[in-house]
Amino acid sequence: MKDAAPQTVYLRDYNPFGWRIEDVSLTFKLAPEATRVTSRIRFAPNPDAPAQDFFLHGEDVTLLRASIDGAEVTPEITPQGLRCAVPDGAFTWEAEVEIAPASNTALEGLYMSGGMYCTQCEAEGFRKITYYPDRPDVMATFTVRIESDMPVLLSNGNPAGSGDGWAEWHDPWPKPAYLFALVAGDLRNHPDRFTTRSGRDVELNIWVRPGDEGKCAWGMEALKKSMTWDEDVYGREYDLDVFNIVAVDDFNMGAMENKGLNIFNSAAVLASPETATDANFERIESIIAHEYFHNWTGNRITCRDWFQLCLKEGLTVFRDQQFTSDLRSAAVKRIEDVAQLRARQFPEDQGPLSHPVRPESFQEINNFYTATVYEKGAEVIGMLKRLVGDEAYAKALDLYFDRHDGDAATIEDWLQVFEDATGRDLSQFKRWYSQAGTPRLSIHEDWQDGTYTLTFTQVTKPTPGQPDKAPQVIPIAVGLLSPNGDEVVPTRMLEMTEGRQSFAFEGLSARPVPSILRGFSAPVVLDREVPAEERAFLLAHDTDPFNRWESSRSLAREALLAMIRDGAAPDLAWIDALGRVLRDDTLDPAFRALMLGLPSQSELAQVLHEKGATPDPDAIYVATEAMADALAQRFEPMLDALAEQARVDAPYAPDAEQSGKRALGGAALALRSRLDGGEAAQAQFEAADNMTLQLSALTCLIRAGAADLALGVFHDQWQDDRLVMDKWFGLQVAAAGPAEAAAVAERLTRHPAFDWKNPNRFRAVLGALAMNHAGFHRKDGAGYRLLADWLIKLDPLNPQTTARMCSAFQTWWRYDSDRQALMKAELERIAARDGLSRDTAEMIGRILS
Ligand code: 0A1
Ligand code: ZN
Repeated sequence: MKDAAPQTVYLRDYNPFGWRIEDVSLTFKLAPEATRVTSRIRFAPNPDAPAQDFFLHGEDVTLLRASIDGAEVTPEITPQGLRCAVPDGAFTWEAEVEIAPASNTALEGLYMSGGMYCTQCEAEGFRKITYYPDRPDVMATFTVRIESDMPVLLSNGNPAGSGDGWAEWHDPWPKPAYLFALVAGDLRNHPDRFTTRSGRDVELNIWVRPGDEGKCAWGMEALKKSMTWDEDVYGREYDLDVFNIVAVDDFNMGAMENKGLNIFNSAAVLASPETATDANFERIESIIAHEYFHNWTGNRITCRDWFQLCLKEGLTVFRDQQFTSDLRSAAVKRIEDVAQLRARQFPEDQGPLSHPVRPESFQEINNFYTATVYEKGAEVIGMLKRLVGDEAYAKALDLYFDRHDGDAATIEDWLQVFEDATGRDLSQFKRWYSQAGTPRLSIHEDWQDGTYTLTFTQVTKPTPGQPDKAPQVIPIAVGLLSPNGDEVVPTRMLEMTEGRQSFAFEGLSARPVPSILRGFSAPVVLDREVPAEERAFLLAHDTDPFNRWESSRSLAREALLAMIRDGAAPDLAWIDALGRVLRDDTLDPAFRALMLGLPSQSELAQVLHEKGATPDPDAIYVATEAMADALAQRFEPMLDALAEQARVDAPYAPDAEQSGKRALGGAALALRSRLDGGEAAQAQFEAADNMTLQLSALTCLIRAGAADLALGVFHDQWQDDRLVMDKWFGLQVAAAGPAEAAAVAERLTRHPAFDWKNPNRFRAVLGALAMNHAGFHRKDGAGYRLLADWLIKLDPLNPQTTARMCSAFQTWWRYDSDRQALMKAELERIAARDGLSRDTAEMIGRILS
């Protein structure tokens, strides 16, 4: 059991571990209820560390025996580990423990999923496997022996021998315990090979449960593309003889970068055209890349402590984003990433869970695998690259890999490399790592005698524990257009460092129209009242695709706000401008599909709150529906032609081109279904030969209230496919109207296939409810109550997933006092549970603070 009394860990308290480890040797005798783990570890004193007790982490493990240099010892056991007297010099520690993987429902450490053994050790799961200094700055080579009658036995590194009922693995690269992995099961593989550019022949495998073999090809292609890309773009090669990926059904997150043995949530790797959508394919491609890229950014260079998590995560997300934009469309990828950032990171940064990209304290590190650490962490790297330029970025990265290969590094190390490579002083830039909150930029314009001056003011509101904010370095990409639509000043990177700062553009013949924050050059909010005509002008003429999209988005948002607040009619001027974009066949269909998307209801709630209004989820829903109806009516004549885009003649491929066409077709079908009651959607549903078309049709049918039949057909067709059934569950809740969503979710939790212990299935229903804005925020509190009931039920089994899902309540402060009271009551009901996990207790404490 974890200790009940929560302890806070501080970055400032860092101290190195008192010993170094030369080598670790582990033997696993696998059995579901009583696995024996023997460890043999060679410790030597660490001359750089202060004097300390010899303490090894260990949780939920039963120590059977321990010895030092062959002599039995009796350590003092605490709930967090053991303490033992040790010799002054080097010594060999040996221990045997027993653990019960079959009873491990938290999915941390060694556990069982669908009859196979697997592990998840990041962040602090290795301590549930054996006693060990479970911290990322203790790195060692590992030799692992697995004894089991399972046919496939895997661990990190290279195979070192196998026989009947056993296998041995050796990982020559020193690594922290969080990168340890073991898998044993009745698995089938999808094999391939890759030759690195220096000639290493690498065996590649994707291991899956019998029956899933046909869903591996895409993941394998993505892996090979990732390996090539990392060689071409970052000069990084793979460094073992084998790279294994295993798909498991029960997994708290997307995937894990264990050295040479990546473990994936099956939803993040398995795909076939019939069972996965284009969006699933794209996500799989990027997650495979992400985990593969960690081999250099995370594994070869790891983190000194968990406060440095963004060192590996921000950089690796940035790298996977670059990969996707190189492979697909850079413009579309940037828009998607910014939309995600605004949907997931901005609410975090603007509410009670706000924390710096590098947090300074935590109770449970699992609670800091956040959008701020990952996505804002990636934005910070993007800004750094924009500020120093591409060439200097490449030089700095080479230096980083040279200087820190084999290290457990810090953000200070990372920034030092950039300072050394460029001669820049990055001390102010470093605030992006320490200061929480989203900076807001307000803008003043001045035009005089051919000189156009932009004056920016930056303000960051107080966040928990940080009342006062200092100015940040903000790269602001600006281009200027002349009134006839020509670009008179191409993109210029302004570097704002002061609280208030002006930038002048001289020698202009007419007052220009500015395009500000092109490509979303910094993760900030622009507070600027822009006249609708100017936005429409940019929508038509901007050369920056991101800002073209942004102009349309802003017009849509303003129009929706006017509908919500003043009962205004939909803005026809914007709709017509959008219509011109949709008809423009020279534009990428994927881009046009994005242009058709409306701001999310949650985003509208946030903006209303910022403008001093109390958001009413029902009114937001009604306005959004009315706007979609207006789009459908106005675009009616072209909808069939647009929907036609989805019918691609070529054989199905989830590439950017085909996916873009299907995305545009899907958006058109959604509008068409508002007019024909779902007739066209029904036809598409019946004819569909891939999941993208089938699912987009089913979504339209649910929204049109015409899905009774189709839902049954879909269920019968896919009841044996776990991943497709997750879609069946999730979609019904996601597409339900506000009055029904909670009831639909509740009914689905009683479905025999609702396996609530499986995180994917749990999230499919309850995560979808939390995302259904008006449904979750139902005035009578039914949505809040249902989610809280299930979080209470899940917490004793799986604290990590429970805690993550508590963030559904993080925006409680935006809403009216009745809803606030209802949400707080649910949070307090959860908090009052006896034996609540440290994970969930910390989250609720922070949300309520
Ligand atoms: N490092 C992985 C994500 C991950 C993090 C924590 C986990 O369990 C607590 C599992 C996976 C990644 O970035 O992909
Ligand atoms: Zn990662």
